[in-house]
Parts: sequence; structure tokens; C-alpha cells
Amino acid sequence: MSFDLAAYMAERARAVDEALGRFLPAESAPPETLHRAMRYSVFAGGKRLRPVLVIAGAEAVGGNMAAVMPTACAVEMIHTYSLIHDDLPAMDNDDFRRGSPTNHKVFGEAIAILAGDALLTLAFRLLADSAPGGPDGGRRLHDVLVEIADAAGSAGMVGGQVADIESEGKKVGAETVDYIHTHKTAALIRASICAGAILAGGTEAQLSALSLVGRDLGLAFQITDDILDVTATTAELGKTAGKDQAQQKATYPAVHGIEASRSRAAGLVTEAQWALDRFGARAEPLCALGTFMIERKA
Ligand code: GRG
Repeated sequence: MSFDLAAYMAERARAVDEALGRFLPAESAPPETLHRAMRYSVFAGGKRLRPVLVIAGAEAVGGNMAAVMPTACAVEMIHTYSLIHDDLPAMDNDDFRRGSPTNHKVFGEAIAILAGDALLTLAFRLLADSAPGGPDGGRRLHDVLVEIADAAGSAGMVGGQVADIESEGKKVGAETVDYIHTHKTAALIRASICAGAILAGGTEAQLSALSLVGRDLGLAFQITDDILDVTATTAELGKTAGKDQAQQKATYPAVHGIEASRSRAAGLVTEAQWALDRFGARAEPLCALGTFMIERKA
């Protein structure tokens, strides 16, 4: 029987939602507006792909969901902060995200900025408490903090976002698009898988393999995102379609064309799935998530 990814994702996303509900400050706790804004975007209906990848990364090396749940939630908070800030008028200036009005449309720009700041900070507060037991628990926690901080900061997502902004309206080459995609998107996806595997005690060899798998899957995810921006509708995406072309963004289809972009994304997933072979049945979820990255419709 083939692996039931929909059931796997639904079950884990449900557990992540429940944990996020506990980790986020209550709406009734002051400052209420800020906490409402944080919860508004976190619970706006995301796929929970990155927290599921933290869990799947842990499972690939024999770990389990409960032990990595705070880390999984931290990664989702960092992702949500990036979306809130990306949607601001100073950046992508979007009115819709996850099918609802963007955070600044509901709460105003100042609160949206601060909700993003508070989510990023809370994520690291959660990570601080995530050390696994055992003699090397402290080292594993250190390695996870380094992975996630590097992936989220100027060496990762923020750096990629800057390159993205600076490339708008310019004719850029394949190397620049690869830089943007590997930093803006793939870095956090790679770090999600690796963080789960580090906490679960993956060996050096396993972590190197998963690092490459994460990079390939992250790049395939963003290439697919670029393709969907051209081929899907606003209703399907829950955000404005066709914006990349309108804003003259550096994308895979713009540089390579749609067909070459599709085959590059498929090639990356195949490469990742080969590398996952050595993990056996434990990596079935990661393999299936790879296929999902390129077959998703939103
Ligand atoms: C503002 C620091 C900063 C960074 C922004 C992540 C990002 C960088 C911008 C968001 C816009 C964008 C197109 C990002 C690429 C990554 C991406 C496709 C995000 C959407 O991720 P999904 O599809 O979203 O997992 P859901 O809503 O399902 O969580």
C-alpha cells in the first residue's frame, strides 16, 4: 500500500495547531491587539509544511513528533513572521494571504511589523527550551539554534529577500535566481528538516545527507511557487496570482521558461528521493513530501 501523505500531514498539522495554540500568548493577555495580530496570521490557514518537515526530519532518523514539537512551532512562527513582513507595503504590498486580508490590512502597518517581530522573538524563546535530555542535549540545542538562526537571518531568508528586492525590474541570470531561491526559501526548509534530525540524534552522515535533501526540496518548492504564480488563479493560491511578472521578479520561469522549470523541480525531487533511499521506510514521509512540493496546487 502506498504512503498516505494527506492523512500524515493532516494528523501532524492538527498536533502542530494544538501546540501553537498553547505556545502563543492568549488574545486576552495584554497587549491584546498585538496578540490578536500574532494569532490572526498564525491561524490563517497555512499548510504547516515547515513544522511537518521538522517532524519528518526527526522521524527519518528514528525520532518522534512530541520531542520536536516546540521546534516545529518555532519554525512556523518564523515563517509566519516572514509572510507578514513580506506582505507590507514597503515590500510586496499584498492585500491577501492564505485567502484572508493581510495582517497590516486588518491591524495596520505598525502592529503588523510588531507582530512579526514578536513571532520571531517568541520562536527563539521556544527553541531555548528545546534541549533534548542526555549528555549531548546542550550541543544538539546549540546546533539547532545555529541552523535556524543562520537560515532565518542575513545568511539565509533575510539575505535572500534583500537579493529578491534588489533584483526587481532587472534582467538577472540563472545564478542570481538560484541565490535568491536557495536563501529566501530553501534555507528555512532545509533547516526545518535538519533541526528535527539534529534533535532526534541523527549521525553526521545522516545530517549531511538530509542537508542536501533539504536544499533540493526547498529549491523545488520555490520553483513550483514561481510556476504556480504563472499558472494558478488568485482563488486557488489564496494570494494574488501573477504578481511576479507584474513586479518583474527574478523567477525560474522568467529565466528558464515554464517547461525547463518544471523539469528542474522534478529532477531535484528525484535526486532528493534517491538520497533518502538509505534511510529506508522511516524516510517515507519525507519522500512523499518531496512529491507534494512539486505536485501541490497552492
Ligand atoms: C520578510 C524577512 C522576510 C522574508 C520574506 C518567505 C519570504 C521571505 C517571503 C514570502 C513570500 C514568498 C513568495 C516566499 C517564498 C516562500 C513561500 C512560497 C512562502 C509560502 O509558503 P507556503 O506555501 O505558505 O508554505 P503557507 O501559507 O501554506 O504556510
